[in-house]
Amino acid sequence: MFKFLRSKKKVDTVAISSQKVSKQWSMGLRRMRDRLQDNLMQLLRGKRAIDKSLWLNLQTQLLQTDMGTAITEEVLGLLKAQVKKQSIDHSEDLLFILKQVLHDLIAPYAQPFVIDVAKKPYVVLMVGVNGSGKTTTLGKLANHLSVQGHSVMLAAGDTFRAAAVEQLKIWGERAQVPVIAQGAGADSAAVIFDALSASKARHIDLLLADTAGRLHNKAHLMSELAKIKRVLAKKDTTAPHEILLVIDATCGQNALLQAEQFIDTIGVTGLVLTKLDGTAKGGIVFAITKQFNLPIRFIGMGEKIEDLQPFNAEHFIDALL
Ligand SMILES: Nc1nc2c(ncn2[C@@H]2O[C@H](COP(=O)(O)OP(=O)(O)OP(=O)(O)O)[C@@H](O)[C@H]2O)c(=O)[nH]1
Ligand SMILES: [Mg+2]
Repeated sequence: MFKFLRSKKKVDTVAISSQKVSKQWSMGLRRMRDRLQDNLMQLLRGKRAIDKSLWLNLQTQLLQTDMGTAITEEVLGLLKAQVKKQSIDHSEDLLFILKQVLHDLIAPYAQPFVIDVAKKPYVVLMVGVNGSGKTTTLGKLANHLSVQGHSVMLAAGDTFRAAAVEQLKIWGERAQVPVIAQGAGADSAAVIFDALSASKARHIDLLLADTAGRLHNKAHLMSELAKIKRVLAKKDTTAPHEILLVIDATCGQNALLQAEQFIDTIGVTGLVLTKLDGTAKGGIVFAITKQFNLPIRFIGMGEKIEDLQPFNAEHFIDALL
């Protein structure tokens, strides 16, 4: 369980009021909401008859959110069933039901990131394609956990990209947590292994390990991730305890292809969806969860340290519609 301790020095993402949290969600998801609301309001406003043309229009709107055909049909089917069951005959009542249907679809995937305190350190590995937001998320997460009173250490496992280590050190300073790093070109698995030894020696609660971005279709790069897992298991057979696949939500349906390879190769345990502030196509969130049946642990809604939120279905739907 999380501990809720305050630190005056750090950006406190936990103790801020729920009002502020909803504001952050609604600001972060502004683009999605603007697009969806504009279109849906036009379609559903007033007392329009629920006829074939309305269903067709609604189908088009949903498809445009990048929800994909299967989920769009599922949503329409659920809506039609409710319309019949509740004898609804005007379009404006559909909006409320749509909200409920979308909430029920996404709610099973809002499973929080829970730290097993028996595993010390609790090892979290960040993986994903280039530029998806792994390092930024790692920095934000370090702050989030540290503000809750956990001791955190970062491992600079991206030894490939020039300046990756520097970037992580800057995040370490912002979140006020130590960073274990070696020079560029070092073996990524070795860096993360050393960081695991260091965090065990210092009784650190969580080790968050960065990895280099890699294209999902490059087999040798994917096998490097498998090696990191094998090497960590030599020190702690249960590590890594969480493998977070960081997905850039602005990639749309492409994100589905990327995710598949990572999941097959290393066994992802949770998702982080980043850059939700940068897309109007919120349907991708439904498509990703449905296809992979994986929980969304966090979402990124900006570049700042506080722009990370544990995924919450109610906040998501409220901010969307
Ligand atoms: N708007 C927005 N930008 C983000 C978010 N998360 C990350 N970014 C930006 O995305 C860019 C890439 O982020 P990184 O964290 O460096 O991505 P990465 O996956 O570590 O990249 P590589 O290490 O090169 O694979 C940076 O400019 C970040 O500021 C987010 O939630 N919203
Ligand atoms: Mg990075």
